[in-house]
Amino acid sequence: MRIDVLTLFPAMFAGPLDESIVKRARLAGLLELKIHNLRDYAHDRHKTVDDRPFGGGPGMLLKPEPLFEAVEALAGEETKVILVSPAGRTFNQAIARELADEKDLLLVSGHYEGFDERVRQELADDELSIGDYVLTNGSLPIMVIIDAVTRLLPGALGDEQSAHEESFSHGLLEYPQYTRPADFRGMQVPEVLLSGNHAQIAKWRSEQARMRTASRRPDLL
Ligand code: 4G0
Repeated sequence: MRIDVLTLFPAMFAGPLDESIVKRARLAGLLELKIHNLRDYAHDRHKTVDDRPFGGGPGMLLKPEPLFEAVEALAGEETKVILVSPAGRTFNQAIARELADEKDLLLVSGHYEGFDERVRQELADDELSIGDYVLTNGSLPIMVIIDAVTRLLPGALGDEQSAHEESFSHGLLEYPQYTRPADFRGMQVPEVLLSGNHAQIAKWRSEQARMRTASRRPDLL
């Protein structure tokens, strides 16, 4: 899979995507990731990428010309172009699975007060938000999306973790888990987990997952 990113803060991307599973996926050739500076597509000598909104009001907007030229330069026929802003549909695991099936993504970071509406109309195939809060720019949301998608690429996780992903996909929160010691500072591991009775353990875990989901995330049931 190929992912291109368009941002005003390319330096933010050094670090998080050079670690762990994303690093391994890039080294293994499962993910080709390229970060592009939107300012490189500004044409005037001041490298202007923003302007004031028609009709007045606070803040600045990303002006259309650099965005159109950047997307025209970076997106091919098959590229899915995705804007990131608080007005997008909320990203979740199901969307991560959809995106992991794409060949090319171009993720465009919003900045300031957002985009000129013509960018939405003409350039965007989709618009995503990572949740109902406002950040200084869309770079952190883009890194969140890349992380969630990359770990779903075939071969990105070890076998142990793949199995775990399956257990998440049944749509419940995880059951309580324990490792050694069985008695830690007087806090005991539930007896059933030490019993060796695998049918009982499976029943306990499914009850616990259901109870935890009901109390913390009833919206998932
Ligand atoms: C567009 C995404 C982009 C519009 C981006 C802000 C949070 C998210 C930005 C705005 C972002 C998210 C209207 C403030 C950049 N913040 N929740 N900031 N406005 O995914």
